[in-house]
Amino acid sequence: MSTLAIDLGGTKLAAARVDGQQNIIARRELPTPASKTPDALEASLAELIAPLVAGAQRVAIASTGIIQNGVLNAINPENLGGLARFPLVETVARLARLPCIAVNDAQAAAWAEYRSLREDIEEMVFLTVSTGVGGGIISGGRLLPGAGGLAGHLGHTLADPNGPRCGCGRTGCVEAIASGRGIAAGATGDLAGKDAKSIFSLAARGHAQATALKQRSAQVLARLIADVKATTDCQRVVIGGSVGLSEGYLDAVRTCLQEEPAIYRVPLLAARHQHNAGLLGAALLAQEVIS
Ligand code: ADP
Ligand code: BMX
Ligand code: ZN
Repeated sequence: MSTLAIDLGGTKLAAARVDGQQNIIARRELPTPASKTPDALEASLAELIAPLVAGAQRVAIASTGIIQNGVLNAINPENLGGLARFPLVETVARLARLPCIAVNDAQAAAWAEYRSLREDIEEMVFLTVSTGVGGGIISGGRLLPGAGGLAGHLGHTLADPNGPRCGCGRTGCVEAIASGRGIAAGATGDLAGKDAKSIFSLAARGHAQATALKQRSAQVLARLIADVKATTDCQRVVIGGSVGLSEGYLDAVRTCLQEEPAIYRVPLLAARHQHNAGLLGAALLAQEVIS
């Protein structure tokens, strides 16, 4: 049985054919359209899946946003070019003519990462530092979706009451500072208008403001992890997303976490599945519900 897995993020769309043993057979990416209109997203999804759909038995989507009853509701619409709502399962099932499920991207990635742990652990938290900051909580060996799909949205906890406004409507969220978009939004002077990737490559070459922006993101993430440890008493925190997986970032977070009292520290791991954690988690979850 093969699954067509899709990862819908704020910056990129990825799709892959995943076989019954969780191997990725083929994979492609497209940029996420920065448009408020659902039509643009539908057109990009159609283009993305066209070469991969033949031979698949089901579709599994890991998507940014709160996913409830197959509908994507953005908690931070700014991450999706202003798009606040999208009928995800209905649209993709129609395009692929296959049964389809959808789950939040960080929740899906948490499940794939949890299932790949080689230790006997029941409490784990996954954090993605990407366009936004997302999270997925494993408690008692189970994925916590929450009553309405909001569980794990740790990027919208408070980092700084005097911090920047977040697209979710709050002020000073972790996401508004630590995410790829937050890092870019904090840039001024010669860095204004640059994305997080360019800012981090300048940081690697010793640029002072770029280094400070990277350090601030890592510091905010470390404080979030201490809060997460206090809330869940998790045994591992796994980090993914393109910012989270970038060179030196995890070590910077580890160094900041060392400054917290010992009770709030927890071993940090880079996502074993790297940029495929969402795709593989969605495929695993689909295998459990669509035979
Ligand atoms: P998505 O949010 O669509 O899942 P990503 O995980 O790739 O996508 O995250 C996108 C964000 O990561 C963007 O803000 C981008 O600038 C940033 N990014 C991509 N590569 C790097 C890198 N090597 N270092 C730092 N930031 C990066
Ligand atoms: C935002 C939120 C989360 C998502 C997280 C990471 C939206 C559209 N998304 O906090 O649901 O898990 O970003 O998403 O409100 P990504 O696009 O960075 O992967
Ligand atoms: Zn927020």
